[in-house]
Amino acid sequence: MTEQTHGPEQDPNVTGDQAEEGALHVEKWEGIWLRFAAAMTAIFILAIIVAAASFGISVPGASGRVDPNTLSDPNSPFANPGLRELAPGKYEVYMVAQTWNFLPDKIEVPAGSEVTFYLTARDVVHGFKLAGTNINMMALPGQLSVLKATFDTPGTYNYICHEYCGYVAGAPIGHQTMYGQLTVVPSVAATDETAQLTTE
Ligand SMILES: [Cu+2]
Repeated sequence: MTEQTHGPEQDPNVTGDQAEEGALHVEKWEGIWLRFAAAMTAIFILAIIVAAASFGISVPGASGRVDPNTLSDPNSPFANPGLRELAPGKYEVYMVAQTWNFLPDKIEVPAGSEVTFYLTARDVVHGFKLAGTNINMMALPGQLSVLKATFDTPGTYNYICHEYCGYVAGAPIGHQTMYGQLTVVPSVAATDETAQLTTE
């Protein structure tokens, strides 16, 4: 009858090689569960890669550089932050995050609009999350962050600063007041259709 030894108390008759074999022994069920855990980890990593590829999920990084000291320069697109219409249904928003508000803090677009957000920060690190969309990015002084979203459903979409932001000496902390609202109004075309339906 052979007995397995565990821990430091080893049989003095067991040679070094045998002791090593004993230390490497994996119980049957331990081996099964190890393989199961490894397989699950591989499946989860694969699922993340497939989901990211099929839904176009990516971590927004720096799309460019912008000197925070030049944001108010007349030729800077951030000098007059706000919504600009590029073409019917296509908009861009140049947005400045600063202690403690967003410029602009109110945006209104018709349903079906594609909006590109250009974001930077004037002073300290801020964040920008637009609820109900996949827009979620950092607003950093010196960095240009860019994300695009299409708004098909009318309603209000709140945006908040999700990065606990700056303390200015002598001023009260105001991170919690840093929010804004994007309103998607029914598009004119949709309203016309509704009007036609109701008059028929
Ligand atoms: Cu902030």
